This record gives sequence, structure tokens and C-alpha cells, in this order.
Amino acid sequence: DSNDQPYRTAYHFQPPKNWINDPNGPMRYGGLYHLFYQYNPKGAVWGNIVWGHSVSKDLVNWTTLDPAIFPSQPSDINGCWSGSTTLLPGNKPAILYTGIDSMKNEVQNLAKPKNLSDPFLREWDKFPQNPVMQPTSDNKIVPDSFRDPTTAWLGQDGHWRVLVGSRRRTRGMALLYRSKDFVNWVQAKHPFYSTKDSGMWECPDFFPVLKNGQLGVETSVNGDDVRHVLKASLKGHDDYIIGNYNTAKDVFVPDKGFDEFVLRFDYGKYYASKSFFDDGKKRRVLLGWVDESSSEADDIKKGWSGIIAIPRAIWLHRSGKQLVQWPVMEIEKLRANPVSLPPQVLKGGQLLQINGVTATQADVEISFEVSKLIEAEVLENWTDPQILCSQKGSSIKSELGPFGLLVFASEGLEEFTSVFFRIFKYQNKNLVLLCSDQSRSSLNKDNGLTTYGAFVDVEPLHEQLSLRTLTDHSVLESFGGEGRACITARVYPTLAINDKAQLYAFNNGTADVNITRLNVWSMKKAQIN
Ligand code: DQQ
Repeated sequence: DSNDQPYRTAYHFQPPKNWINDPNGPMRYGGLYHLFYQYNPKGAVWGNIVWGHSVSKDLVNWTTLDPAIFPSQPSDINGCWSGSTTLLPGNKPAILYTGIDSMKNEVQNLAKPKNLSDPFLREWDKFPQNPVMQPTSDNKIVPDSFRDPTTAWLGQDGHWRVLVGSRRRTRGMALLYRSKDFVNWVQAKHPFYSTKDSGMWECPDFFPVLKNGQLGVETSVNGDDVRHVLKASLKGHDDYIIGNYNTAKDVFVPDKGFDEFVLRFDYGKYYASKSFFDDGKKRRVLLGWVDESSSEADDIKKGWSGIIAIPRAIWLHRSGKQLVQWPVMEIEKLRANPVSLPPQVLKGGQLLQINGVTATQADVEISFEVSKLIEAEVLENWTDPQILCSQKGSSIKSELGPFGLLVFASEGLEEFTSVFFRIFKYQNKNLVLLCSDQSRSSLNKDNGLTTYGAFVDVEPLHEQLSLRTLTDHSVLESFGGEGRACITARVYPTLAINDKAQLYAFNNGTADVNITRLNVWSMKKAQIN
């Protein structure tokens, strides 16, 4: 009941109880979405890892099935870690996953559905000769840094390719393997791509995006109308590089000046994500893990840990310089009781309460227009947007900003989480910062209260500043600039829970700003489990 479980989410995916981390092998098969995930059947902390399994018709409502992959062979007896699905010719799914073998080495294993006519694909047969890739005395692979195979793609020669995350000392990399039959895999001579000091690459992902438009393409597609994205999960963040995939040479060529990871899917808490091509709606969908920020003791008390972020459609921004992410449209089915406020001025120092919504479970869209850009605070230099946001929280005034939303706010504002913009002049250009400030989110200081920040590549002279924030009891996902900057955060208010939470728009800057659009919906509970 929600009084005992004020932090349990109402429309974010999580299993009935226990620990989850990485989403694994998402796919659409026979019109049904499958989601597997790193799952501990025995408790709310990481351990005893198996592949949990849930299915959905719409990426919103989910049914939980029995775990699909669990330790049973010498090659996975110490754990069934992350991996992917690939649809083989004839629409036959195959799983590649990392097993922790009896020597505690990381190896890659293959599994196929026992019965293809079971729409739920409940049972999986492991290839008896597993593993299909492993560290040997001559391939120089570090046995504890060889994991998380990607979805495979077909090359020009009709052979399969797959990437596996790895490292050599501190140099992080994706190793390339090729196979004719999906069973015998041969390691390529050179790593597919690597970067200095990035450390172990977890959960790599490699996929094409169309140069134009929002549709997605199947993972093996290449050609003049696509670019390629290489993502790795690095020390708590999912970072990516955009480039071209030269099929003939089998190499990834990043854009000039962008050969390191400078772009990030989400500037908050979001990790080990995985994308898949949805052949129903012809889009690429991204799923990511959102860890708790609470203490382990609190996780054990509530009996669960970890959620999956709302699935996001993902495509290349028309600038070609970054990706755009937007919650899948199906989530809008949960919108109820719309509240719209007319366009209005939000004065410097003003706090505007938005009534009539279930603030703990809401979808909020707000857009701002600023006029006096001349007044923006001049920034001499900066290093990291997160540090800027930490130094300049929601109560630090400047000329233009902070303005945005207070979510999960208690009646006397003892607790609130703020998501806001701040505009700077930097080298004579306008620089837009989006912050998610959790520092005042809870009176319980045992929780992580880290502030997050990102720059949004919008020109506020020509465009409105838009923000969409989804709130769900202990999570907020914010999308700035129509999905050009995303920040996800976890919060555990003690007062602003259930029907006690309030929602506001605020402007703590000295200059007035215009609210051009403000639409809010209470979100219905999804049917999960
Ligand atoms: N989680 C899995 C690994 C992966 C890590 C283990 C990333 O396969 O590298 O649960 O969160």
C-alpha cells in the first residue's frame, strides 16, 4: 500500500520486489516487447544475478515471467550478467550474455528459445558448447574485464559482428568479434574502438541512426542516409560518440574533434542503457537503469532497488551533433485530469502554485520565453555544468534564472526538488544551463542529494526554453530543449509524499520571464506485474 511504500513508482518499470540493475536484451518479437534485466531473486541488493523477464504490449504495462536465464552451466555458474538479443534470419531470437564461469572468468554465452511458438519465449536453451567467446592465454583479454556483448549486426559479407566491452590497463575499449554462423566467433585483430583512460567499457551499444527524421532503423542497416552511434557505460554514466561506420574496413570513424566521449544520454542517474529497433513503430527505443540514491539499509527495508527509466525514442538531432530523446508516446495514455495555465508573466521572485494535480505522479510541460537577454550573467569560464549547477542552486539569484519547476515540494517548502534553467553570457553567446537540484529534496540526509547539470544547445533568442518533467514518487526525469538534454534523479521526500506533495513554477531571477505554455497531467498507475 502506498502509505508503507511512498517511494514505489506507479508507472516506471520494476519487478514485484528485489534488486534490479541493467536492462538486457530488449526486443520486439511477434508484436510483444520483451525486457530482460539483471535481477537478484533473493534480495534488494546486488547479487545472485539472473536474467529477470517481463513482457509488454505497449512499453507501459508489464507482465512478469519467470527468470529466463539463470546459472546452470560451468560457463555461467557464478552469474548471468548483461547481454543482448539479436533476431537471426527467420525472425529467430538469440541471446548473447556474459557468464561468470567456474574460474570466475568472464565469458560470452549463447542461448536460444526452447519453443519459438510460445509468444512469451519463457524458456531458453543454452548452447551446450558454451562459452562462445572467452579469454585465452594468447588473446590478451583481461579475464575480469570482458563482458556485455551488444546486439549483433550483419556486415556486407553476410557475417555477424558483435562488440564486447573490455579494457587494457586504463584504456577502455570495445572488442570486435565476427561469425558466419553465430556459434563460432573470431576476434578481430584490432579493437573496434578505444579511448584513453576511459577504463572498462560496460554495456557498449552500437547502432545506426537516420541523418534525417525521427524514425529508427534496424541494427544492421548502413548507407549514405545513416550515421552510427557508439555508446559505453563509463564510471556511472552512459556516454556516446557519433560517427560513420566504414563497413568495408569494419572501422568506426568518429566525427572530427569528437573522438572522445563528450556527449551523454542523461546527465543524472542513468546507466547501462540498451537500445533496440522497434519494428512496430519503426523507431529506436532506449532503456536505461536508474539506481537508488537511498542507503542500502533503506533499500532492504523497502524490499526493492532499481527501476527502469521510461522507454525513450531516440534519434539524431537535425544539427547532426547530438541525439534527441523523448518518452515513448504510449506513456501519454496514462495522462489524466489535464490542467493548463494561460500564458503569463512569471515575475522575478515569483512562486506560482499549480493546483489540481497529483504532484507525486505527474507529467509537466512548461515553456519559457525570455526577452532581456542583454541582462544575462557573464560567465568567464566553466569546466563542468554539474559543478555550475552545484554552485548556483535554485536559491542563488542571477539576472536570467533560475526559473523552472519545484516538484515534490512540501507545504512549507521544507522539502523540494528544483529543475530549472539559468542563462549565461559566455564569450558573447547565450549559454543555457539546465539543473536538477536535489540538495533540498529530503529531510532524510541519508539519501544521496547530488545536484546534476547539463548545457542545452538552444538559442534562447530564437527558441523557447521547453522543459518536460515526469515525476513518479521517487524519480523525476527531465527533458530540456525538446529532449536535447536529459536529467534523471532519485529523491525520497519525508513530507512531500503521496497527496502531500505540491507543484510550483518559480522564478528566482531578477528579470521577468514569460511562461508561454504550461500543461500538466496527473498520471494514472500503469499495470506492472
Ligand atoms: N552490470 C552487469 C555487468 C555490467 C554491469 C552485472 C553494468 O555485466 O558490466 O550485473 O552495470
